[in-house]
Order: sequence, then structure tokens, then C-alpha cells
Amino acid sequence: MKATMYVKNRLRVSLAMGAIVLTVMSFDGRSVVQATDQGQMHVDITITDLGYSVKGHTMPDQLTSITVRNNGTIPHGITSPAFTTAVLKKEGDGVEMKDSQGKGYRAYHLQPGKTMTLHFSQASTPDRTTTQVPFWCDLHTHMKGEFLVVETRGEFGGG
Ligand SMILES: [Cu+2]
Repeated sequence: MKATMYVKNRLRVSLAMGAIVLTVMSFDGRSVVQATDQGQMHVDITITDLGYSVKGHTMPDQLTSITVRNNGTIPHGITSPAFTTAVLKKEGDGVEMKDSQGKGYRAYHLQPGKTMTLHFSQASTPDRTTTQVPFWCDLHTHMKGEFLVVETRGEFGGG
């Protein structure tokens, strides 16, 4: 069931990307064409015992690989309300923690030195605005970070 959802989402994402490239070409939006030409988007999240450092951003409806690396000396977690719906699949060393009833996503935990990849795609908001995806460590709740889902479609005529 989850696999089927993933394939459907990928299809939808590919179609959306095709549409974006066509739209951009007719508006001669060179920088945006370059962004989509690189293919899948990527966000890097590095964890130390002091906190998170984040490189990169993504855009709505774009399949994005989020690499999360624990360079700390103790286990750390990562959780966000957005991950409940927007993470399509997890690969690598992260362990998915469930809620108290044993169902439903609660967080991912990573041992020191381990890496995981979250395949992420967040739908655009009804008002087409850039949004922040806040996340934090459920084991050490003072550790917080965020990345942006940058909406660009408004810039060339709301296509
Ligand atoms: Cu932590």
C-alpha cells in the first residue's frame, strides 16, 4: 500500500516537473530551468551533539531526498509534523519510532555515525506561499532546525 502511494506520488511529481519546465521556457526563466534540470532536489541535515546544520531547500510537489547524518557521539532523533504526510519512504540506518499504540509515525532515531535518506514531497499550499518545515530532536527537545519549501510559481504569472 505504501509502495503504491510512492509510485503514484512520483508520477504526479514528474508530471508537475514537466509542466514547470514548459511554463518556465515560455517565460524565459533561465534560473528556474537550471534548478529543475538538475533533477531531484536535495537537502542535507547534519546532526552534532550541539544541534542541526541544514544545507539546501526544496520546492512544493518536488521529490526531494533529505540526507540526515548523525555526526554526534550519542543517538539523536528527528521529527516534524510535516514528515507524517510528506515523507514517502525512508532508506538507510534511521529507525522509525511509532506512537504509544505502536502505529503512526512519531520520529526517526539515528545512532552515532549513521545516515538515512528521507524521500520527501510536500504539496503546495492553497495560497502558494513559501513555508518552513520545522523539525527537532525528540530525545533532546532543545535541538531544533528547519528548511524551506520555496514557492516560485507566483513569480512568473501564477502558472
Ligand atoms: Cu538529540
